[in-house]
Amino acid sequence: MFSRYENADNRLEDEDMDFDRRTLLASATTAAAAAATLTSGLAKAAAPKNQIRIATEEAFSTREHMRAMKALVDSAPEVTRHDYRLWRLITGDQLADTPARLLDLEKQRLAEMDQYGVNMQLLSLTSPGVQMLATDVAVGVAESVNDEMAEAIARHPTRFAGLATVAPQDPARAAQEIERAKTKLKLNGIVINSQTNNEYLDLQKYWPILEAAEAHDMPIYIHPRTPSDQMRAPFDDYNMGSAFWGYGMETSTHFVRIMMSGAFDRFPNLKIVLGHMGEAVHFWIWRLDYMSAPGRARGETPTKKLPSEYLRQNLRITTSGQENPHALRYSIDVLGLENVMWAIDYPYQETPGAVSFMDNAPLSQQERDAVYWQNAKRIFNITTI
Ligand code: VNL
Ligand code: MN
Repeated sequence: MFSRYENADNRLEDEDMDFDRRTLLASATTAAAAAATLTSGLAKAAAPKNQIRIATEEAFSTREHMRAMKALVDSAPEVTRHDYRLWRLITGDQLADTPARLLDLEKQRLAEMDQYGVNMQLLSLTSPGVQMLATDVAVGVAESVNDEMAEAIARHPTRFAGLATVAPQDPARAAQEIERAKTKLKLNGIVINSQTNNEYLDLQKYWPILEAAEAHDMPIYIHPRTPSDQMRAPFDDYNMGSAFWGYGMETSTHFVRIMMSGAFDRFPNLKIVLGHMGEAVHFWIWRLDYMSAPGRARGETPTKKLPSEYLRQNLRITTSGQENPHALRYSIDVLGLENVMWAIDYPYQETPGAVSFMDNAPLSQQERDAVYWQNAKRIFNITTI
């Protein structure tokens, strides 16, 4: 990512490019070796020919969304942080074929799904969705995006499902849009791209969104975006506010804030979905519990249950962009087989890699089916597969 963005700004020397390429090759070899070590002691496994696959974090955009984002970045030319830089490249058509692949639903995307045996993509408006836009603009774009997405799903009901976009800037309208998305548009959940105006969903002014999501059984997929201004300084250097590191730190922190606020006591059936192998939150499961004991580091923040209980009851995770069999095994063992789903992160990551990762992961076929599609069908109420 770093080299791609820097390269578009013509800021990298040739020498750096060579170094970058060497580093990438070396790390790919190391990752392959690590995966081979893990699988060598386990029974050889591979998906059958008729494997069903539902990919759950698949990005798209619309002309109207692109126009609104272009107006935003054009009106703020001095801003250098990652999300502005990224969107200047996307709306300037400078990010290889990513802009075209975001706008396409029915041509290249469906062809690629056919080629690699992906039955269905659960679509979501690409990050940061409408969350950088002025409130009124954001509400309007969200509604039109949801309408367009629902139309595409209606044309291809067995190939697409979708997460509704809402504008957290207006919590009451967002709650109404959740109801419309469920009852009229028959969508499958909602996407929120982490912080909105540097705020998080733990604040009670956003709880109408959590309440509506729980009431309509619409899981909230918290997708990453660039860290908030409060978190910004340590992530601004080296383009660390990107998907390289900052996205995950921002999003994992968002989940922990929601958990600590007591929102899961108030909304016990609320489901939060995190991509990128749970943004590593559950790697902390033992320590979160340990530090919650009376007299320890967490202090007196009152919640009814231990973090590990919320992680198993209220958190669902996907494998988007993390093709790491060690992390997958750990996730299934710690969170439960029923809570882990497969995703590609199209078009930011490539379909063949995500498919071959899950086809060859050292799982039983029962586990593979759960992660590849059964959990997604149940969690997102998908009825067309
Ligand atoms: C990237 C990856 C960007 C995944 C994304 O949204 C995403 C990236 C803007 O690699 O830049 O969902
Ligand atoms: Mn993504």
